[in-house]
Amino acid sequence: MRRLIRLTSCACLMALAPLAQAADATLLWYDKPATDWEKEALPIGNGRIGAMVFGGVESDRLQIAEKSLWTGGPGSEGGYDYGLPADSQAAVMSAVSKQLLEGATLAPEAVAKQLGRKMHNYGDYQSFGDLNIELEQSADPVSDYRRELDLVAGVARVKYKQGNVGYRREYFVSYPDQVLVGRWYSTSAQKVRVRYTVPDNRTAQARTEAGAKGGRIAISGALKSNGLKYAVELLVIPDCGGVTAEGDALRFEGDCALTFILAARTNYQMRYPDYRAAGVDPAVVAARDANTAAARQTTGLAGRHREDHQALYSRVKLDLGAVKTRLTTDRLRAGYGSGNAGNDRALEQLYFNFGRYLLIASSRAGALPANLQGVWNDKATPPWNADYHVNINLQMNYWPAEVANLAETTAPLFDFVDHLVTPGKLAAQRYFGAPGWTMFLNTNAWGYVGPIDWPTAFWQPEASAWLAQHYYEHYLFSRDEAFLKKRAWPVMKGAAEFWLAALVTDPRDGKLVVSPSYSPEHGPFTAGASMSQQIVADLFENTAAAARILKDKPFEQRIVDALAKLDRGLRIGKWGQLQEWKPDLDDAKDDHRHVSHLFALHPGRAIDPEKNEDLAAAARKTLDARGDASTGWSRAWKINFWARLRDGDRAHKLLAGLLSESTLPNLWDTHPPFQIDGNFGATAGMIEMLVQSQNDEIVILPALPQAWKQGSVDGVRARGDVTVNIKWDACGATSIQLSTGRDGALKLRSSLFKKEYVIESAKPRRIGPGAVSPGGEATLEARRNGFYSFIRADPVCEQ
Ligand code: FUC
Repeated sequence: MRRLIRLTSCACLMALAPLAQAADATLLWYDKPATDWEKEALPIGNGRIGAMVFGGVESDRLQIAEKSLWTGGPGSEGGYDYGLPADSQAAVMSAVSKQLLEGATLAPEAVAKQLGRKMHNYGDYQSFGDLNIELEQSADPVSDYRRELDLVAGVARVKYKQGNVGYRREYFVSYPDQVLVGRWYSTSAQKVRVRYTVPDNRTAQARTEAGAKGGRIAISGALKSNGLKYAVELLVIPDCGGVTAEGDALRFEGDCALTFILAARTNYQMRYPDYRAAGVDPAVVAARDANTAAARQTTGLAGRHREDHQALYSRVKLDLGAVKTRLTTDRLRAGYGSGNAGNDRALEQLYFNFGRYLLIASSRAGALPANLQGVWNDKATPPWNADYHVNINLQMNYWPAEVANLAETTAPLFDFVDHLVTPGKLAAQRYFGAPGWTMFLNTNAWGYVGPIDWPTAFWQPEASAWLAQHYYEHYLFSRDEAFLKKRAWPVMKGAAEFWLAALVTDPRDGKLVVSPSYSPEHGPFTAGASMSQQIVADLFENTAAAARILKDKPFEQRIVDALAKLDRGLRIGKWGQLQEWKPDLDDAKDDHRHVSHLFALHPGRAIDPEKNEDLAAAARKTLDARGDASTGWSRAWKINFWARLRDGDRAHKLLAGLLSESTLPNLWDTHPPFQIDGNFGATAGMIEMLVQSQNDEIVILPALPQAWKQGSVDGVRARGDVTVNIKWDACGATSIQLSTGRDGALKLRSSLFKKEYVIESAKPRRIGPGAVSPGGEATLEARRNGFYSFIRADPVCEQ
């Protein structure tokens, strides 16, 4: 091979060292460039800016998205009404409700005709454009090609040789510096042409500057749809020499590395009703982002990114017994389940780590929450507008946030939901004549809170109650009373006020029910469908508990009184199933993907297999009837259901199905099409298999499958401000470590306590045998900042 020639900086030399051999389970890698955006390209992001890296040889494409670039909404031609009619619909709503309370079942089409509403200027999440970097073509053959996504570093890399010349590229999107950074290295001179292109649904003024120190492409304009302004600022900075302009492109020719810095901004502000940042010129902000980043130099940017990413990513470690495999990730996935257990564990670990990576990359404070595609989108009209569906999908996106020790990633969700309360109050008034707030099936970047007119899915007024659950869960995990008081309480109380007013008495049994009520995307409209009742019950239980903590006696009493009359939506039907509706309408042959009436099992907590054996058995019956094969997010939810039912093998079977049938080569979940909720739901489900804490005790390895014979998990979170490390073998837990953030009693459940064990506690250090408990329970008087370790006395597992 030719000698490395004339490298101008030591950064280049370091960069040309072999790619870091991170353990396989933290690296997605491929031996070909990506050609398909959805299936092959690799995602990087900082919550606000997302990029899909293709890693082409002759030209590389980075497709860019920015969370707030949405068509529709305020400023649209023909106006925008947030999904709300000008007049009250309460009378129509009551008339439909009355029919249902009298025992009618109504076809969704019939109800949609009366209560549905055409979406008007709802808009779509947009692509921000494409960064294209072309290399002068060469006839030499390409060898040693490798494209990878390093989950630990949060960096995408491309490396190959062409003839005797080595190439290496790195890309990341920095949260602290709010820019995308690219770095191109070569062992020989590079001849590069750089362009940025934007879709034609916007105006675009482009400015290209080139000089001795580098070049700049600045493009700004506004979406034709709504006038939302956008700007992109791209800096091309060679380590040596200058850059020349060529039309709308920049050209570089030289023998050194090249840095790209890309900033992307809009004048969106998440603020009802105008959604514009007054007086903000995104071109000025993007230029400032880019210039500030350039002043930090590449090493500074890379260091700050690494530190920021790792502070979140490195908190959790999972070892399921993966082997180090030489297979590319697409082959590893394609071969999953074909008999190589070590490889299968490697894919499962990788998928888990990828889920945590995706949440960090698509949900950071200061931007909108992760949408149906996280932050990535290349289309003008993406599937389901790449919006926020709130009858499962947005909620599922955030299931891993607390348990996977990424609580900070909930910040955009809470900012988003907080801001929906204001339009949500109008939705409550217009549709129900009720106080408090609510919303329906879906929402966008523009505070859309009304129903749509798609009969299959348009009526889900329980959405606000379900979103309120995330606030209370955040409190349960953190025990942060200031958060409970300032952030959670207004949202929870507002949702509870709505339901206190909107529930109606069912003449059939005098119970309080939701009417009209619809089990998501399935069956007829009835009064009191199980999911509706279970969500309201969950809200009321949580709100009553919060009211107790915050000492709001009168409100607590109102909720307690309503709870006494509330239909809990938990009935066992004629074939032993958990009923989906109040009347026993379930069809044992129905395999619909939504199994919404198991909300009480997960993410609710009303069904606990230890306490309600009958309901747990009915849930099992329902899940057996619905079957395991389904769409991506549905399989992911079922992992969680089976984990809560303490059936590790079945949960694992669902995970296996998801990996073999609902996972694309780039490990994105596919519904189909790509929908990120399945990635997040499965990541959360894998933790549910290892630790649960939803019912006032920490259960260790509640659903360990036989396939996970030996392993460990570190850094996952349990409710009560507890961080948990577990090691296990085929006999169960061999060691449990708890780091406790608060004083107070903790109840634990593990097979480890059934035999002799040793306790170690750091402050003060006590070592001794634990009291053997046949039921496997133990209690601990935990201390703030305490550390407790329980070790199985017999290290050998004899089965
Ligand atoms: C829910 C699902 C659909 C799809 C959509 C985005 O409505 O039922 O299958 O995932 O969200």
